Amino acid sequence: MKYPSRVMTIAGSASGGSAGIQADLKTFQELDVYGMSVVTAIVGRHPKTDKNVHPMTMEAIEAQFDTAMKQVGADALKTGMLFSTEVIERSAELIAKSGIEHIVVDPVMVGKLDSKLLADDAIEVLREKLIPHATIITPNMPEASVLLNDRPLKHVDDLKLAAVDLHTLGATYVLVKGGRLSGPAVDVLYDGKTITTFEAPRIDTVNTSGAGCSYSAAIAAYLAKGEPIEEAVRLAKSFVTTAIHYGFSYNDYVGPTYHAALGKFGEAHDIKVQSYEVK
Ligand code: PXL
Repeated sequence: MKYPSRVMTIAGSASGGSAGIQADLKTFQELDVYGMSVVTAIVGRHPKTDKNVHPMTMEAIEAQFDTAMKQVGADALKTGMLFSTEVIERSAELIAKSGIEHIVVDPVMVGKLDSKLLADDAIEVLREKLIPHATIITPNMPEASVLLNDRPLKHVDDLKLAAVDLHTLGATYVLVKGGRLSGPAVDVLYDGKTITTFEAPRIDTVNTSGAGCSYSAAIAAYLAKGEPIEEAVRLAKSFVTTAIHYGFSYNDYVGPTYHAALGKFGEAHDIKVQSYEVK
């Protein structure tokens, strides 16, 4: 038997199960890769103190990484919520030393319910210490804007320019996600030479909590399985588009995407892919 490929996530725990580590592990399982996790912080709002981010110690973070690498090893790794400068710096060091082939950096900053998931002083270390180790970074429009010193981004053309400029930060690929565009959900990939756009239809739902986490987790899973980047992005976008299509909520809160939707209903969304070279 060929064993499943191995994927690790370094991210926050989202106790509601829609986002963070929970979304990553659900995605890994759906895509038949062996999932592992390093919890950086526990996110959950205390009803009395209102405290929402409960960080793990650096020792606990290092212990999780070391144990998973010794017991299993990894073909791909993704980072999600890292929160502090200290965790970003240490994660960058661990990643650099690990030799893991595929590194997906999701520069998580703010959650759908407005949870603050990155400290204010952490943007600079994210840019300078972590992003240069990335095979691919996957900012959404607000995150791309922050990484570009609050440049306004509105249209697909803005996303293309943003991808080109973000590429100078040192990731091999940049994927700027157009989930907040009006019209179709167009994501823009740039590798230093070629712009590739991935277009999915706009789905009319508010239940998209954890969509970004799940998308980057799916990219990591497909890279671990050996797909080339463009195909990994296309397959991951198809997976997450189907999960969004079947998004739901148990109450009035913004609800989760349905991670099992593709496996259960078998309806892979067609993603329109177009490429051209930038001169
Ligand atoms: O969706 C972004 C996100 C990432 N990681 C954690 C989160 C959230 C959103 O709430 O809680 C841990």
